[in-house]
Amino acid sequence: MRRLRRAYRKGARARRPLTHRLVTAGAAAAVSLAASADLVRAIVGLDARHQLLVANDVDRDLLSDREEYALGYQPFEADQNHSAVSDGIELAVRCAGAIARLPGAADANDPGRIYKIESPLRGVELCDVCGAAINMGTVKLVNPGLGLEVDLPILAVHYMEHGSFSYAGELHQGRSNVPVLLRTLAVRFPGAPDRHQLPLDRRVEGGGAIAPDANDLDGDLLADSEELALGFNLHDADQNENLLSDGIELAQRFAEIVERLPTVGPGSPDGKGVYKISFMQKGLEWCDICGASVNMGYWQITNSALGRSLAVPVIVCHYLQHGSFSYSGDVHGAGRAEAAKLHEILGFPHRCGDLGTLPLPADLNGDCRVDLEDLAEMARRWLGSTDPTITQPSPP
Ligand SMILES: [Ca+2]
Ligand SMILES: [Ca+2]
Ligand SMILES: [Ca+2]
Ligand SMILES: [Ca+2]
Ligand SMILES: [Zn+2]
Ligand SMILES: [Zn+2]
Repeated sequence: MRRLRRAYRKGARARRPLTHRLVTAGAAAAVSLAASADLVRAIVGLDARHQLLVANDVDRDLLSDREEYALGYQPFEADQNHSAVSDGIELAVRCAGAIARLPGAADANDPGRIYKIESPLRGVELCDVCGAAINMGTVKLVNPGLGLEVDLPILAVHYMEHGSFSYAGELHQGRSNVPVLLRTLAVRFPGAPDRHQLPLDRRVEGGGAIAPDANDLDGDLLADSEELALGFNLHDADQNENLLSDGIELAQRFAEIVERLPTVGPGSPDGKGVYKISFMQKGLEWCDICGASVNMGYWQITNSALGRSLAVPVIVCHYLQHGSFSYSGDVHGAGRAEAAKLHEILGFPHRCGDLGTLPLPADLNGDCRVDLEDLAEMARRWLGSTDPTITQPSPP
């Protein structure tokens, strides 16, 4: 009975538009990862009045069903990455950030680099929502590598900053072409970028590349050879459909698991299962990216059932927390943690939804069990239809 009630409450929550509770929820959400701090800051400053409703948007996440289909997102799930922010809002804010960071002109040293050309005009238009005076000009985004260009009114960027791909002003009204925009900006998922996520082709002087290979067919920051060693899909950047790039997600999950492992003393009889032994040292190591200092020592992680152990320097844990298997510090130098070895020693996956857990066909709410909650979900969607030959508009 309690479970049924919970399922009902879940349904009630899902029916309410996420947009209105995002500020409070965003601040309190389980976004414990440092990488999300920027996003939360950006989200809390939003003026939600700009988040114009979109036609044909069943889950009301401000991405239309067709856009979600084109992007490979789930049209019936408003918050696919469980960040307490609607997917469309989060994505728009991320795009505004990416546009703000673009350099202003073509870079002769790096001909493949994405850039923007701002063409302000002598005049302003007023934003329909907040009345701000926005330059009536345009901004052109150019991705020379892909041969893609997008022209946007500056007003569209103003709305994107507040979480909306639709815009309305005195002069310009409409909606950005979201799939083209994302491809041009090389943005695939929402979430905040983190400089610790070093590109796979990063090289160190004299030491060559730090990743085993720089091929990353799906761009999820796991090299093809690592995906093969892990048994993952090298054609899919988000195998578990939670809008988190799998390489970043896996690194962060490993960091969480290592942090929670029981610590035992060396040679202790308590050493059973998976545990870690501290080999901290008297000295610090500096992160080359953010300048934070961590202990220069390491954790010895042991899986007693397998009879194997692995040394993981604290600096590596720091980079894993930031979603990166590549690391760079002043004691251990630059290198790459071995994803497949960590995967084996930690006995991954650990919980439902982790990469590698199999989705059951009838598990509608994705909790790895087929039970009454799924039946309630099915009842809620009963008689919905997307069959184009039936004149019923869309699922309830
Ligand atoms: Ca939607
Ligand atoms: Ca990959
Ligand atoms: Ca992959
Ligand atoms: Ca994922
Ligand atoms: Zn405005
Ligand atoms: Zn750092």
